[in-house]
Amino acid sequence: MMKTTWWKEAIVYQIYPRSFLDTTGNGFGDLNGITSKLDYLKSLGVDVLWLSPIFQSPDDDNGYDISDYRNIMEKFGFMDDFDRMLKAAHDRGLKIILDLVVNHTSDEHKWFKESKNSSNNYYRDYYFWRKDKPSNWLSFFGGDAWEYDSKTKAYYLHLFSKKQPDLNWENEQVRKEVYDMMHFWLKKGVDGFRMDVIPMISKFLDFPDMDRNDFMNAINNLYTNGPRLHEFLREMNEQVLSKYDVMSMGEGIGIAAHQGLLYTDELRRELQMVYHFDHMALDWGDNGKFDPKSWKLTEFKHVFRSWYRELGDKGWITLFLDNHDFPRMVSRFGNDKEYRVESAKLLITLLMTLRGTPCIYQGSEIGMTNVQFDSLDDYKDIEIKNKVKEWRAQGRNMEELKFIVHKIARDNARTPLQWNKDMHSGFSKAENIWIDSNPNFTQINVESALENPNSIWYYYKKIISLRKMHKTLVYGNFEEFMSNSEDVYVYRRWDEKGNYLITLNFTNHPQFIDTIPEFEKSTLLIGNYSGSMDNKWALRPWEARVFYLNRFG
Ligand code: ISL
Repeated sequence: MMKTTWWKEAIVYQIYPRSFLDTTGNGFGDLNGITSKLDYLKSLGVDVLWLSPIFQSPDDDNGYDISDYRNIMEKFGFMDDFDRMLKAAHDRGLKIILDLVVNHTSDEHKWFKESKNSSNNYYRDYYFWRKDKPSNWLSFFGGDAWEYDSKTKAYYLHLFSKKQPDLNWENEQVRKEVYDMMHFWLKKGVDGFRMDVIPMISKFLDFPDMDRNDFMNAINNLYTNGPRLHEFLREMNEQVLSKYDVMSMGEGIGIAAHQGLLYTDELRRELQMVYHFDHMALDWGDNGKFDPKSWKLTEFKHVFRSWYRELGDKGWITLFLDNHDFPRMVSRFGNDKEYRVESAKLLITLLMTLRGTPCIYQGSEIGMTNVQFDSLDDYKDIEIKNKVKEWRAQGRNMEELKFIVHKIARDNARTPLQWNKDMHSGFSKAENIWIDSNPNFTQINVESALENPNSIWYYYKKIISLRKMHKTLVYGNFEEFMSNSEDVYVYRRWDEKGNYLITLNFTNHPQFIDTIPEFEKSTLLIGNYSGSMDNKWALRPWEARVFYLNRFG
């Protein structure tokens, strides 16, 4: 029997602080902006706010390169603002979790600056320094993962940008520093952590060469799941997490379904949940996201089925379809043109009816879409900037790159939250903001959504509250129908309390569902089309329905 607990029932909302709301007029969102919108978030019905990094950082990778873990980035405010925000959240029954980025620091962190100084510096061993280049590894943001530094004539490892040197977790002192820092925030009352690229913290110290034409293989087999990973996670749990009643959510890059329990089995005392990348990488070719390929609904369904089977009643996952690293979910998995509203509602229906803890990314509640900047120079992400340099240097076709960028850019999700029709979508009063708003803010914005009872926003609110009332949707068993269909996703969730049928049409055309006699008498709990339903087994384009059957009815 599955254990019930608050973090399984919670609904997480991810805030990307620099794009949320700017109250100072510096063109960046800030902590006071978040505080001022807590009532808005509370009224949507979410429980936990995950904040992308808010710590001091030179901002090479939008704060995922931290130079001081115990101070707030000036652009976002000060520690007083943080304390006020946390208190205001708690006053409203909202929890706040922070981003724990400890696979790497910034190269401007004092540990790295020291470590770079001399080969016998105390901090030298906080990072991976080698006299000879140990492997041919590529970094996520292009180029070699080993960077030569002339001061001590040695190479250091950085799996991300060269301003993000990887920490050496083999060093006990490094682990102690991380645990102390976690205690610092938890003692302040923070409610847990989302853990950045956590499967990467233990390295294969012989650094085996990769196939440079198969980046995905390197991610899954060389960069993640190192030999001491689970030992480190258990230690972190024992020394820190177990002392508080908090959430631990690992970014599960590189974790395959059959490895899910190694991280999340409650008996192993490591993490509560991970969010795997299996469905998010379906459209990546061997060379990663810049090598796109098409995906099929059957593959997508297969991912959720396998994770459900592998974890059984022992483990847990985070459910998500987008975040600050991916395109907008309605543009990627739905139809952001003629069926934007319907498909956005369908996708949240999916997230709210699968087993796992759903995580909503800011702006999804109004169906924000991908952006298509005319010039590649308008993109701010280091990943894209490096790619542009690389393609230019190789004389490749820049129009082709632009086409790919429009589809897959992380900046798609990073444009400012669209609050209203004012300048910069009501995000900021500054003349220039760090990244432009999506021009469609005049149609898609929070203010208009709140005025329209049929908006995506009100559907989110309704289905969030349904999920909370019907715990079977959280914990219940899962069984699929028509699993070979490329058009519809049909499944039931059930336990001793109830039996629910979920029917989702993932196409622009009407579809028929094979009749399921057991559900003939079920009642419609929620659907994304208004008006009456003449046939239970016929779905309109992107139609989503949830039916309910009392267990004994
Ligand atoms: O978007 C990606 C790069 O192509 C992802 O593979 C991403 O790098 C991966 O999800 C890890 O993401 C996390 O760590 C990165 C940071 O840039 C991302 O924003 C963060 O979510 C390095 O800290």
